[in-house]
Amino acid sequence: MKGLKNILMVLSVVLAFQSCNFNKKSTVSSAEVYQCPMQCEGDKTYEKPGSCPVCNMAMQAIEKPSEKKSDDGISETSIFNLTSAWHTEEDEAIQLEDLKGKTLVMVMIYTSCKAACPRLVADMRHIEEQIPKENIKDLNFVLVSIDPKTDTPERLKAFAKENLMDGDQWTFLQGTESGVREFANVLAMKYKQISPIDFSHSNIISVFNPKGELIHQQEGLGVDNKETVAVILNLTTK
Ligand SMILES: [Cu+2]
Repeated sequence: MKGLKNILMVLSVVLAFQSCNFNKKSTVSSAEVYQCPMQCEGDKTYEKPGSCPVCNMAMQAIEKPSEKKSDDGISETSIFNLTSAWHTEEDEAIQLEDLKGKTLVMVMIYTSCKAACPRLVADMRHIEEQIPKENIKDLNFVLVSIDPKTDTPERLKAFAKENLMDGDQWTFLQGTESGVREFANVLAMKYKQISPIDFSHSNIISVFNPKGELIHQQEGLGVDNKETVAVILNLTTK
Protein backbone atom coordinates (compact mmCIF):
# COMPACT_ATOMS: atom_id res chain seq x y z
CA MET A 1 0.00 0.00 0.00
CA LYS A 2 2.81 2.37 0.95
CA GLY A 3 4.42 1.78 -2.42
CA LEU A 4 1.28 2.85 -4.21
CA LYS A 5 1.08 6.01 -2.13
CA ASN A 6 4.68 6.87 -3.01
CA ILE A 7 4.04 6.35 -6.69
CA LEU A 8 1.01 8.62 -6.48
CA MET A 9 3.06 11.29 -4.71
CA VAL A 10 5.79 11.18 -7.34
CA LEU A 11 3.17 11.31 -10.03
CA SER A 12 1.48 14.36 -8.54
CA VAL A 13 4.85 16.16 -8.22
CA VAL A 14 5.58 15.43 -11.88
CA LEU A 15 2.16 16.67 -12.83
CA ALA A 16 2.60 19.79 -10.73
CA PHE A 17 5.84 20.57 -12.60
CA GLN A 18 4.09 19.99 -15.84
CA SER A 19 1.40 22.47 -14.92
CA CYS A 20 4.14 24.95 -14.00
CA ASN A 21 5.21 24.86 -17.62
CA PHE A 22 1.69 25.55 -18.69
CA ASN A 23 1.52 28.37 -16.18
CA LYS A 24 4.35 30.20 -17.89
CA LYS A 25 2.09 30.86 -20.81
CA SER A 26 -0.42 32.81 -18.80
CA THR A 27 0.48 36.36 -17.95
CA VAL A 28 -0.36 38.06 -14.70
CA SER A 29 -3.69 39.65 -15.19
CA SER A 30 -6.27 41.16 -12.91
CA ALA A 31 -9.01 39.16 -14.59
CA GLU A 32 -7.89 35.59 -14.17
CA VAL A 33 -9.88 32.40 -14.06
CA TYR A 34 -8.70 28.82 -13.69
CA GLN A 35 -8.86 25.96 -16.11
CA CYS A 36 -7.55 22.41 -16.26
CA PRO A 37 -4.41 22.39 -18.46
CA MET A 38 -5.77 19.24 -20.09
CA GLN A 39 -9.16 20.89 -20.60
CA CYS A 40 -10.91 17.80 -19.24
CA GLU A 41 -14.09 19.84 -19.13
CA GLY A 42 -13.54 21.71 -22.34
CA ASP A 43 -13.63 25.50 -21.99
CA LYS A 44 -15.06 25.38 -18.49
CA THR A 45 -13.33 27.77 -16.10
CA TYR A 46 -13.38 28.28 -12.34
CA GLU A 47 -13.20 31.49 -10.34
CA LYS A 48 -10.84 29.94 -7.78
CA PRO A 49 -7.66 27.85 -8.13
CA GLY A 50 -7.79 24.17 -7.28
CA SER A 51 -7.51 20.85 -8.99
CA CYS A 52 -9.46 19.53 -11.92
CA PRO A 53 -12.40 17.41 -10.71
CA VAL A 54 -11.79 14.98 -13.58
CA CYS A 55 -7.99 14.44 -13.77
CA ASN A 56 -7.10 16.08 -10.43
CA MET A 57 -4.37 18.16 -12.05
CA ALA A 58 -3.69 21.63 -10.65
CA MET A 59 -5.67 24.13 -12.63
CA GLN A 60 -3.79 26.90 -14.36
CA ALA A 61 -4.62 30.57 -14.32
CA ILE A 62 -5.74 31.86 -17.67
CA GLU A 63 -6.90 35.26 -18.78
CA LYS A 64 -10.61 35.67 -18.44
CA PRO A 65 -12.30 35.56 -21.83
CA SER A 66 -13.05 39.20 -22.71
CA GLU A 67 -16.38 40.58 -21.59
CA LYS A 68 -17.54 40.31 -25.18
CA LYS A 69 -17.50 44.07 -25.58
CA SER A 70 -16.72 43.74 -29.25
CA ASP A 71 -19.46 41.13 -29.70
CA ASP A 72 -21.90 43.61 -28.17
CA GLY A 73 -20.85 45.97 -30.91
CA ILE A 74 -19.70 48.72 -28.57
CA SER A 75 -16.81 50.44 -30.26
CA GLU A 76 -14.26 52.72 -28.66
CA THR A 77 -16.11 55.79 -29.89
CA SER A 78 -19.48 54.75 -28.46
CA ILE A 79 -21.02 56.97 -25.80
CA PHE A 80 -22.01 53.72 -24.05
CA ASN A 81 -18.45 53.53 -22.75
CA LEU A 82 -19.21 56.52 -20.51
CA THR A 83 -20.02 55.22 -17.04
CA SER A 84 -21.56 58.39 -15.63
CA ALA A 85 -24.77 58.11 -13.61
CA TRP A 86 -28.02 59.71 -14.78
CA HIS A 87 -31.62 60.03 -13.68
CA THR A 88 -34.55 60.16 -16.06
CA GLU A 89 -37.61 62.38 -15.65
CA GLU A 90 -39.22 59.31 -14.05
CA ASP A 91 -36.41 59.34 -11.47
CA GLU A 92 -35.02 56.11 -12.85
CA ALA A 93 -31.26 55.66 -12.30
CA ILE A 94 -29.57 54.77 -15.59
CA GLN A 95 -26.28 54.77 -17.46
CA LEU A 96 -26.04 55.81 -21.08
CA GLU A 97 -25.60 52.16 -22.05
CA ASP A 98 -29.20 51.59 -20.99
CA LEU A 99 -30.18 53.62 -24.07
CA LYS A 100 -28.57 51.02 -26.33
CA GLY A 101 -30.63 49.55 -29.15
CA LYS A 102 -32.43 52.64 -30.39
CA THR A 103 -31.35 55.47 -32.62
CA LEU A 104 -30.77 58.46 -30.35
CA VAL A 105 -31.50 62.07 -31.17
CA MET A 106 -29.89 64.10 -28.43
CA VAL A 107 -29.74 67.72 -27.40
CA MET A 108 -28.41 69.52 -24.33
CA ILE A 109 -30.65 72.18 -22.80
CA TYR A 110 -31.73 73.63 -19.47
CA THR A 111 -35.35 74.20 -18.55
CA SER A 112 -35.04 77.76 -17.25
CA CYS A 113 -33.56 79.00 -20.52
CA LYS A 114 -35.63 81.80 -22.07
CA ALA A 115 -33.62 82.24 -25.23
CA ALA A 116 -32.16 79.40 -27.26
CA CYS A 117 -33.45 76.25 -25.55
CA PRO A 118 -37.15 76.78 -26.31
CA ARG A 119 -36.15 76.97 -29.96
CA LEU A 120 -33.96 73.87 -29.68
CA VAL A 121 -36.87 72.04 -28.09
CA ALA A 122 -39.09 73.20 -30.95
CA ASP A 123 -36.47 71.92 -33.41
CA MET A 124 -36.51 68.52 -31.70
CA ARG A 125 -40.30 68.40 -31.95
CA HIS A 126 -40.19 69.51 -35.55
CA ILE A 127 -37.79 66.67 -36.35
CA GLU A 128 -39.99 64.19 -34.49
CA GLU A 129 -43.09 65.31 -36.41
CA GLN A 130 -41.43 64.38 -39.70
CA ILE A 131 -40.73 60.77 -38.69
CA PRO A 132 -43.40 58.17 -39.55
CA LYS A 133 -45.01 56.38 -36.60
CA GLU A 134 -43.46 52.99 -37.49
CA ASN A 135 -39.97 54.51 -37.19
CA ILE A 136 -40.68 56.30 -33.91
CA LYS A 137 -40.62 53.06 -31.92
CA ASP A 138 -36.93 52.63 -32.84
CA LEU A 139 -36.10 56.14 -31.74
CA ASN A 140 -35.35 57.87 -28.49
CA PHE A 141 -35.30 61.66 -28.34
CA VAL A 142 -33.10 62.54 -25.39
CA LEU A 143 -32.86 65.95 -23.74
CA VAL A 144 -29.89 66.26 -21.41
CA SER A 145 -29.87 69.09 -18.89
CA ILE A 146 -26.75 71.22 -18.57
CA ASP A 147 -28.14 72.54 -15.28
CA PRO A 148 -28.42 69.38 -13.15
CA LYS A 149 -28.73 71.38 -9.92
CA THR A 150 -31.97 72.99 -11.03
CA ASP A 151 -33.28 70.36 -13.41
CA THR A 152 -34.30 67.62 -11.04
CA PRO A 153 -36.29 64.64 -12.34
CA GLU A 154 -39.51 66.30 -11.05
CA ARG A 155 -38.73 69.49 -12.87
CA LEU A 156 -37.81 67.64 -16.05
CA LYS A 157 -41.05 65.69 -15.89
CA ALA A 158 -43.07 68.89 -15.49
CA PHE A 159 -41.18 70.40 -18.42
CA ALA A 160 -41.92 67.31 -20.53
CA LYS A 161 -45.64 67.58 -19.78
CA GLU A 162 -45.77 71.33 -20.47
CA ASN A 163 -44.14 70.78 -23.82
CA LEU A 164 -46.22 67.72 -24.73
CA MET A 165 -43.08 65.60 -24.78
CA ASP A 166 -44.16 62.94 -22.31
CA GLY A 167 -44.55 60.10 -24.83
CA ASP A 168 -42.32 57.01 -24.67
CA GLN A 169 -40.02 58.38 -27.35
CA TRP A 170 -38.92 61.29 -25.14
CA THR A 171 -36.35 60.96 -22.37
CA PHE A 172 -35.00 63.72 -20.14
CA LEU A 173 -31.75 63.24 -18.25
CA GLN A 174 -30.32 64.79 -15.13
CA GLY A 175 -26.65 63.96 -14.63
CA THR A 176 -23.88 65.03 -12.32
CA GLU A 177 -21.82 68.17 -13.03
CA SER A 178 -18.87 66.05 -14.17
CA GLY A 179 -21.01 63.58 -16.13
CA VAL A 180 -22.70 66.42 -18.00
CA ARG A 181 -19.35 68.06 -18.73
CA GLU A 182 -17.89 64.81 -20.00
CA PHE A 183 -20.89 64.16 -22.24
CA ALA A 184 -20.79 67.73 -23.61
CA ASN A 185 -17.13 67.25 -24.49
CA VAL A 186 -18.00 64.16 -26.52
CA LEU A 187 -20.54 66.23 -28.48
CA ALA A 188 -18.12 69.17 -28.83
CA MET A 189 -20.88 71.13 -27.14
CA LYS A 190 -19.76 74.18 -25.17
CA TYR A 191 -21.61 75.69 -22.25
CA LYS A 192 -20.80 78.06 -19.46
CA GLN A 193 -22.74 79.42 -16.54
CA ILE A 194 -22.97 83.20 -16.99
CA SER A 195 -25.28 84.11 -14.10
CA PRO A 196 -26.88 82.26 -11.19
CA ILE A 197 -29.65 81.09 -13.52
CA ASP A 198 -28.30 81.41 -17.03
CA PHE A 199 -25.90 79.54 -19.26
CA SER A 200 -24.45 80.38 -22.61
CA HIS A 201 -24.24 77.32 -24.79
CA SER A 202 -23.89 76.00 -28.29
CA ASN A 203 -26.95 74.66 -30.07
CA ILE A 204 -26.34 71.18 -31.38
CA ILE A 205 -28.68 68.30 -32.14
CA SER A 206 -26.79 65.00 -32.45
CA VAL A 207 -27.86 61.67 -33.92
CA PHE A 208 -26.36 58.41 -32.63
CA ASN A 209 -26.88 54.96 -34.07
CA PRO A 210 -28.19 52.17 -31.78
CA LYS A 211 -24.58 51.32 -30.87
CA GLY A 212 -24.04 54.82 -29.49
CA GLU A 213 -21.78 56.07 -32.27
CA LEU A 214 -22.15 59.67 -33.38
CA ILE A 215 -23.51 59.74 -36.93
CA HIS A 216 -24.65 63.29 -37.55
CA GLN A 217 -24.86 66.73 -35.95
CA GLN A 218 -26.77 69.84 -36.87
CA GLU A 219 -25.73 73.12 -35.38
CA GLY A 220 -27.79 76.27 -35.00
CA LEU A 221 -31.37 77.26 -34.24
CA GLY A 222 -34.24 76.71 -36.64
CA VAL A 223 -31.82 75.39 -39.25
CA ASP A 224 -32.94 73.26 -42.18
CA ASN A 225 -33.23 69.81 -40.63
CA LYS A 226 -33.76 67.87 -43.87
CA GLU A 227 -30.41 66.14 -43.57
CA THR A 228 -30.96 65.23 -39.92
CA VAL A 229 -34.36 63.73 -40.75
CA ALA A 230 -32.84 61.78 -43.66
CA VAL A 231 -30.13 60.35 -41.40
CA ILE A 232 -32.74 59.32 -38.82
CA LEU A 233 -34.93 57.68 -41.47
CA ASN A 234 -31.95 55.84 -42.83
CA LEU A 235 -31.06 54.50 -39.38
CA THR A 236 -34.61 53.47 -38.46
CA THR A 237 -35.90 52.02 -41.74
CA LYS A 238 -35.29 48.31 -42.21
CU1 LIG B 1 -30.64 77.77 -23.73
